[in-house]
Amino acid sequence: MYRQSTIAIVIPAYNEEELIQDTLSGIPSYVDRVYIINDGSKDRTEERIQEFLSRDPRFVYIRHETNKGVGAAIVTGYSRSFADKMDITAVMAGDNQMDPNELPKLLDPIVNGEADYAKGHRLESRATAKGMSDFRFLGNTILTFLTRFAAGNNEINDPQNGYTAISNHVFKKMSPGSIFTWYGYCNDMLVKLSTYGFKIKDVVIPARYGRERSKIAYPKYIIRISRLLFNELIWRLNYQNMQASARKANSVMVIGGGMSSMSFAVATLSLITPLSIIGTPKPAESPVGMLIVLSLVGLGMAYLGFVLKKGGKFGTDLK
Ligand SMILES: Nc1nc2c(ncn2[C@@H]2O[C@H](COP(=O)(O)OP(=O)(O)O)[C@@H](O)[C@H]2O)c(=O)[nH]1
Ligand SMILES: [Mg+2]
Repeated sequence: MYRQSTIAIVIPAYNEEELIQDTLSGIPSYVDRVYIINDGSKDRTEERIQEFLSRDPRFVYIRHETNKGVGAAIVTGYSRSFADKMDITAVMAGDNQMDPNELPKLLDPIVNGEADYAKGHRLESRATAKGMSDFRFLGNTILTFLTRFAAGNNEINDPQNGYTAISNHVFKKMSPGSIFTWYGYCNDMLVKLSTYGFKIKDVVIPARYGRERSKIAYPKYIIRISRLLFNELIWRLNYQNMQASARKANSVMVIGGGMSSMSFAVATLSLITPLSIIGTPKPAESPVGMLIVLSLVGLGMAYLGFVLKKGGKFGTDLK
């Protein structure tokens, strides 16, 4: 427990025989559960994890038979954490690149209610990005702008940072299964979280480079992430469009409903009240007919708004 919240950590691991044990031995004592996802590793990652499992009852080992991608591994962890009703889920890479001492900085904004998703930010200055190559620094800076554009959110920083914590209530709206399964999962999440209106907080945490070697192959990475971000942009515009239409349909429904019930009420009132009281002495001038027509028109409008809203599936999740 951390400040009355249950904490889960998801650790994606692919061919991490060298560093997985260092990662596991650094897990802070306040963490309640650790989901270790071995994503079809071909080296001795499994053995290394098994050596650790019996030492700590908080560890839950999950194996993907084949390699599905880092996003898929994280999705598996998120789904388990959500099913197990944990409050907050953090992600720490299996190559020991995330300093566990920094974890409270990500948990605090969530526990305080300031954020639904908190993530590390290494690009604040060249000092906080110490160890990152110039090429990566530039690439990450470009991806920051592209992700901001796709998400329509200019406050996003360091989108490729995998050191994150999320409040599990987010998964009621954004199902883990809808998240992209490869490296761009983090960009995908940022676009969705922004679009759904969740609060995102960047926390400056310096980069940590050690013995690990990145598995990213740049040509494939650049092509896939660019394509993903383009699709994200289209998704967001579509979603926002649908939300706007849903709002319009809602207005039609509410106005129609209001008009219908008011005219119906007045018509009923004028029928049961002596005509002299409401000032219509002659039956020919009675407003009842008109009111009934208005009531029917209002009913029609309300029905139309309802059909547009439901039938058009406005405001539901797009994938
Ligand atoms: N599950 C899974 N994890 C992966 C895969 N590729 C990388 N990872 C893990 O994701 C984390 C970050 O990957 P890495 O290649 O180091 O990316 P970088 O640190 O951003 O350069 C590490 O814990 C890796 O073990 C994969 O295909 N599947
Ligand atoms: Mg790494």
